[in-house]
Amino acid sequence: MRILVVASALFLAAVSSAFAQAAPSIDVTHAWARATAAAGENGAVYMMISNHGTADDRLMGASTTVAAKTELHITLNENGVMKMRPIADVAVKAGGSAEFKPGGMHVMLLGLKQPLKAGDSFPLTLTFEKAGAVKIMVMVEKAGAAAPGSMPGMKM
Ligand SMILES: [Cu+2]
Repeated sequence: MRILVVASALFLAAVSSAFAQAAPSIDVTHAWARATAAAGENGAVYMMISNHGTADDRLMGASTTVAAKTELHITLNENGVMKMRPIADVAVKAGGSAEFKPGGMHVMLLGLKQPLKAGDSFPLTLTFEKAGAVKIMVMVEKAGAAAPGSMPGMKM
């Protein structure tokens, strides 16, 4: 009986410390970008961000060595015209996810230093409010891959 009491006390301690350490657990899958024709062009990164943790988190920005600048963008249909707008951050709630896909949210790569070639991959660092820096590799897929139509707003 005494052993059982000790065991339940330990269990309670473990549970309460798990709650005290509520933390996001970020998982990024299928990060990809479409191939581009020339350096100096812009590109876009798509991916699925999942938060398997117990605390909400927020994507604050991204950085990569392959482009002069990166921004978080969303593509919006404004009266039939597709337009891109910068967004400050993207919430990823505990147990939730945020999908970056053509026609929606993307990480904009402004001023590519070299063309993105199909089959290549490049590193991208995502900065989260709580999880901090999350480094991922982005696969380059051939132009037009998995693209529901072209993105007229893509050229800036
Ligand atoms: Cu964009």
